[in-house]
Amino acid sequence: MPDYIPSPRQWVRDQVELYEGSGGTQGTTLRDTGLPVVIVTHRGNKTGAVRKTPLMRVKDGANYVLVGSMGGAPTNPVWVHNLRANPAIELRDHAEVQRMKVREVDNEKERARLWKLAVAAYPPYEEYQAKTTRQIPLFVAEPAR
Ligand code: F42
Repeated sequence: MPDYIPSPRQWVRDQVELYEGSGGTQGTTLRDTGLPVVIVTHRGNKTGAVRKTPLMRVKDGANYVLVGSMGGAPTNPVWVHNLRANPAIELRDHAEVQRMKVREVDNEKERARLWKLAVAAYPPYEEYQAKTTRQIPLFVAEPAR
């Protein structure tokens, strides 16, 4: 089974390298927004390779909300398919690394509550949803027992 395959996008790859290489003390925000980011480590659903995806940090108590926005692109990011196939992830929030389990949110009431939290953490999510006909997928990451 192959190990880590970095993102083909240079800026994403660089952010992962800086964030992890500094032990979570540098590269922890989205470019010039100053808003915090987490790193989600998961497995590719076809390759089985380790993938690392920076996402905005949206907290709900001890849980995190993962938002498959990809800038309002017409299709879901590939990591969404990976998490659907294999919900075991590792999540890095600054220096803290936790094993977590994700589940996709399908309940409308829960979704409405979590979407508000997501937009409060990162307001452009609202524009991204308006830009695309797909419903942006949300996952809840909970500490693995
Ligand atoms: N993306 C978001 O969707 N939401 C966010 O909140 C977000 C925040 C964010 C903050 C900082 C930052 O640096 C990036 C941020 N991004 C955010 C972008 C995010 O990190 C991803 O780059 C983006 O969502 C696209 O995800 P993606 O999984 O589609 O990545 C593409 C570019 C990619 O890596 N493609 C790989 C490739 O080689 O083309 C495929 C990787 C893969 O997982 N392959 C699977 C496998 O088995 O290995 C199989 C693929 C398949 O066909 O199923």
